[in-house]
Amino acid sequence: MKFLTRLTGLALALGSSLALADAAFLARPDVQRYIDEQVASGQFNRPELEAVFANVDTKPDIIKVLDRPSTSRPWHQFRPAFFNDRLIDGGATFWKDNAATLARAESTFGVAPEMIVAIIGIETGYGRNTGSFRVVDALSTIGFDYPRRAEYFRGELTEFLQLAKGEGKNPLLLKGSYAGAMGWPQFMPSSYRKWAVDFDGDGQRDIWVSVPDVIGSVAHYFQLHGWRHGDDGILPASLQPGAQVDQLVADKFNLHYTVGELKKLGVQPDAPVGDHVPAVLVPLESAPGVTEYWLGLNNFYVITRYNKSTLYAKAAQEVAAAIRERYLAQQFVAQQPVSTPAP
Ligand SMILES: [Ca+2]
Repeated sequence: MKFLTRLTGLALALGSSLALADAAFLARPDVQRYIDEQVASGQFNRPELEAVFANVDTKPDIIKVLDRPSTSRPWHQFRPAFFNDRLIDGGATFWKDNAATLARAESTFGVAPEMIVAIIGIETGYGRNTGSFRVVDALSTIGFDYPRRAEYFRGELTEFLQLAKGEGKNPLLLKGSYAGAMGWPQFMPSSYRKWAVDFDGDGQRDIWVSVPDVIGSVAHYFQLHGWRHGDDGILPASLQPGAQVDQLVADKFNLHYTVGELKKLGVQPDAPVGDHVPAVLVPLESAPGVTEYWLGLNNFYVITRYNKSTLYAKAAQEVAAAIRERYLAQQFVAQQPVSTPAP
């Protein structure tokens, strides 16, 4: 998809597609109102927005997916989908192939290589599944045809159009997931605009093709969300009899308590940790009807800023640790001298 980055400007990129315009979506009053607002904001002119929206092809299948009852799987079913040999072997290989860039990202942004690798693997299988929807179709579908999430997705649509204009990319060509997440790290447009970096020095922020840009962008995201080098991430814990944890469990995405405060509420860390350390109680159903408890620390919280799921965060930490182990084992084997037969 490298050619995408070579287009220079929205008007140039869109000139030839106007002839194919299907005016139905463009003519909708809600779409016209959105265009009016954007033009009034001064960031776009009407012809360039009309050129985009005349070519939007909404995808009703996306709404069907969003309308499916959400089945949040318990940890014992969730983990195997993520923690598998393909992901871990793939991670060790990705690390070996990109060792210098990962080391540079670690020294620049202070983020552990194994976490960068794990995120790229979990999100898209190291770039294999980056999504086949046109981002503009996905964001427009949800932004205009799914009232429950419309506000957020129209905001992302605006960010996306600004991104395309600012980066000289054709908004009708950029691909992503059914929810508009883009590239190897599956950044939403607002995340791209805030945190994507040019890490190969070619002057473009390209999370679709440039592996160094992907690595740098993920590391930058983690750095600016508060990643701390060497933080434990997560520790086992147990509950004292009678512990009142309903409120703590409901508040699972915030570091509102310190370990000392949690102890007073009946939560006992099962590994050494200071009372002053902020932590969040994480319950995981490790087998049907069996709940184990963990204390998520700073870096665990940071992972939930990437994907707001405690299951995702726990899986990412386990995958990262396994990738590190496999990578180091392979490095060790590679460095062993080849034995020579005795004369
Ligand atoms: Ca670049």
